[in-house]
Amino acid sequence: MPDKLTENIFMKIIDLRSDTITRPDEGMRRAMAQAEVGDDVFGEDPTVNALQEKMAELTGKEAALFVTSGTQANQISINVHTRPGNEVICEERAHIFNYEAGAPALLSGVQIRPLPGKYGILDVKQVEEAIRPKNHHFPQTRLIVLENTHNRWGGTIYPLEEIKKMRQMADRYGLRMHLDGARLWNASVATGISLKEYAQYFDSVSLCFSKGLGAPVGSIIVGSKEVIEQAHYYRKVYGGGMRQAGIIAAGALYAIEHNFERLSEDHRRAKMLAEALNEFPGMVIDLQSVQTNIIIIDTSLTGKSAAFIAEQLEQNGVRVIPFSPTRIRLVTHLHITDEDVEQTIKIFKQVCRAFS
Ligand code: TLP
Repeated sequence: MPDKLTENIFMKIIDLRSDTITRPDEGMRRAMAQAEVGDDVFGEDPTVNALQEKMAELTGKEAALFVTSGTQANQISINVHTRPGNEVICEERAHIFNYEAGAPALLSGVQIRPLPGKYGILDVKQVEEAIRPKNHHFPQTRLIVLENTHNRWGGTIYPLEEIKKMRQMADRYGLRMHLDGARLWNASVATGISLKEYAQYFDSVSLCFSKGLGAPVGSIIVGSKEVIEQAHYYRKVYGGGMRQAGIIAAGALYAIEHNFERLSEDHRRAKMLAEALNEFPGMVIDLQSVQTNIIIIDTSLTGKSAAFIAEQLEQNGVRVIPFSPTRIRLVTHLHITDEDVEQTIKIFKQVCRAFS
């Protein structure tokens, strides 16, 4: 009979913290090992060039630039579109505002104007009202940043019609628009709307290869030739120029080919999980927000902190992220199977028994 400690050592952990935890599989590793490489700072890495061309084509943009991370992609884009002292409008739960370490202020010298949204969607009228008049007292509004899917709202999708309306309004005021599309792949698979259809409304879009797609490293910025030329400059400034980066670009190319369409599996599993977990005592999920691969659970009715609940789950083999003092986040991904979903439901049931 194994004691508690030995049981724990051999227990499989179902890791639902993020889709960023995915590791490259055999096929991806093979593609990476065999990648043709060159010095990308000289623009001579054929695999990086192939990835950039592929992404420009997929998003219908003139050019693309491979960068190290989603944060770097967003921050370079903000830098390209703004001057110090400008104001950038985004939704108040946006990643650029909450999780990028104050980079807009530090790196671009801009101030963020966060506005409340619903499911990550900003009301166009409200944004229009927030645009500063041209007067020397005010910062100049320069950029609107949207997020699709929206992480902190639970992987919600930004409706194309709303994006279009925002673009029309932005054009009237001469504003630029950037899309944090770290998980635009998920939005595209869930809606059947192509990356190109989404991207047409933005001056720049960032997309990540290292989230649901399962590549180990890398993100991309797409935009006009001019935007990408300037992005190139800022990538250098940020120390983001990489040399034989084809090794990692090969992982991204492999990910697009093999792991893009299959995101619908992650969405199906997230829905299954959310519907089941919502039935348990103290677990409250806004099922309307479960549109892709993210589930946010409000745990306040349990009377326990999110950190405490996360710890209980961890002890029983399920790893989640406490997303606030009263909320935990679960993300389905490449390594989560139907059996893992069933097992997670069982473990939640067990842990929730204590709150009933
Ligand atoms: N998000 C991470 C954490 O930072 C929260 C996660 O686990 O979801 N935009 C969006 C919408 C993101 O969710 C993330 C990562 C990024 C940008 C930044 O990407 P990286 O981590 O590559 O800098």
